[in-house]
Amino acid sequence: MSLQAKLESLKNETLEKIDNVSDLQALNQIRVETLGKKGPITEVLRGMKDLSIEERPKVGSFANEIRDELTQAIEARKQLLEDEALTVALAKESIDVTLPGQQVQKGNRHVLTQIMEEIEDIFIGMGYQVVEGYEVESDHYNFERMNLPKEHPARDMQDTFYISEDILIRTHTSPVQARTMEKHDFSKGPLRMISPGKVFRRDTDDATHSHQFHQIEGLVVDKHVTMGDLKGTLEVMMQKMFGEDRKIRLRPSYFPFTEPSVEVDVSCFKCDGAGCNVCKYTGWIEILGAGMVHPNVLKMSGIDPEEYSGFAFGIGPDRVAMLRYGVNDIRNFYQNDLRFLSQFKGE
Ligand code: FA5
Repeated sequence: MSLQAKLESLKNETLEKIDNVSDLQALNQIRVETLGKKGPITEVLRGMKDLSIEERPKVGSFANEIRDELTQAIEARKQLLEDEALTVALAKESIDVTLPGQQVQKGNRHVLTQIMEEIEDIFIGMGYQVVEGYEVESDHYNFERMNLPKEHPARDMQDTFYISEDILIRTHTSPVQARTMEKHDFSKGPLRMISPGKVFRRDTDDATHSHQFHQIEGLVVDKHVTMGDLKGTLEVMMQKMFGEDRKIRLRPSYFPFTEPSVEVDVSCFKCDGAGCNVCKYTGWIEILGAGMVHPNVLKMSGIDPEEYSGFAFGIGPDRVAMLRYGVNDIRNFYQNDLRFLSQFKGE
């Protein structure tokens, strides 16, 4: 067989192999075997020395053509196999975005946080500022500045956790009144503030008492503030919280930091005054303590009681939440039982 015929048949055999190969490794194997140094084409070219001078260039260029043709065929096959491999890989790794996702369990704010934010919103809407106080307080602000000097018998109304002789964890949010009053610049306008937060008392935990609970303090100081302003403000709050038809009533009470002092009752939102288990068949629910800021408290904060007057109130959001949702044990709020807490989804 002539060299050309040998090359021709080698080409056809190799082209067939290339066509049939289905993986890149095998294709590379064909390239090495056919076109490599020890491959048949090189072999043929080596045999050229035995050819005549005239035949050599013809066979040489024919061999080169075949090498080029095979190289191209291998490249083309390689490209095809690579494309196929990529398509397979993409199909395997693709993400089906239509598959249903994992259900994420949505939490909700604590029911007490919800109540407190609701009360905050009512007062922000009336132009009050929200002031944060300190949970660790001094005896001075918690008691003395609230007109409760040392040894005052009314200190017993709030059994206290003392940290040292002069430092305690606050028993009410009222110290924020003093801290805010002493800083307020009355030339810029009246003082209207609320202060929500945690308070602590050495009360024995039972269904209606917790050693840790919440209060929201309210305070307004300006010229000519009256008891009527207090009543009107609390009425608006109660109507927003418990319904437009709610009425309030004030009963005389005693707090050392207000004079006069009152307990405020709201007409029962469940029975509308007829008597039911929520209002213990009285038609009224005791909801907060309030009064006109005692002149001594104003004086101690550098405010002239002859010129200025004010009202203050303190509401317990825990008790509000209990009333509104019919929760009969305050301890439920603090036991982190998700079966209880997740009932209050809020908005
Ligand atoms: C005070 O703490 C006053 N500082 C409130 C106040 C502010 C009066 C400004 C006048 C002017 P009292 O001790 O009554 O008052 O507590 C207020 C509210 O806190 C109560 O009405 C009740 O809702 C809540 N409270 C009191 N003790 C507990 C307790 N152990 N657990 C849960 N809530 C309580």
